[in-house]
Amino acid sequence: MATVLFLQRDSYEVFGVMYLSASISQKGHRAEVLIEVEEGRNFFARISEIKPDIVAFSIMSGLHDWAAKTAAEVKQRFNYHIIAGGPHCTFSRNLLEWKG
Ligand code: B12
Repeated sequence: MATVLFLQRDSYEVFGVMYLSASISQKGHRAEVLIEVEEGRNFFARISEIKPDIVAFSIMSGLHDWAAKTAAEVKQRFNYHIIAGGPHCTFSRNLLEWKG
């Protein structure tokens, strides 16, 4: 069983994340979502508590800079596997300067 952790910046229901989480759960894996504005300064501590196998981002244009910055920090702190999808990735193939 793998744990997939979706990271969001803001508190709202993202349909892509909800669909993918349901599908991941149906296949017997674990899906979690952490929202930065909800967690505040505990955000990175909560990520490490969950111990994800994969950290995932669903990105709309406008949030891509936040996603790139957060992904780089997650990579540097924990070296987790990181994946991204969503409208921004669909429209802009050179979206993120992944560091690390
Ligand atoms: C409903 C909708 C909204 C709703 C709800 C959005 C929500 N809660 O998810 C509301 C009204 C809130 C909204 C707001 C906005 N929206 Co809007 N919205 C849509 C719409 C019509 C459908 C989105 C949707 O739910 N699709 C269904 C889900 C299942 O699809 P999905 O998210 O793309 O996810 C699939 C894949 O992308 C992929 N995927 C997604 N995430 C991930 C992650 C990983 C790791 C992987 C592997 C795959 C993956 O798998 C999913 C299943 O196939 C689209 C147009 C469209 N046809 O997609 C515009 C669209 C997404 N919106 C858009 C925009 C611009 C906005 C706003 C910025 C508008 C504004 N100026 O305020 C805001 C942003 C809000 C925010 N806080 O970020 C643009 C995004 C363009 C871009 N380049 O990113 C779109 C594409 C419309 C357009 N053509 O311009 N939106």
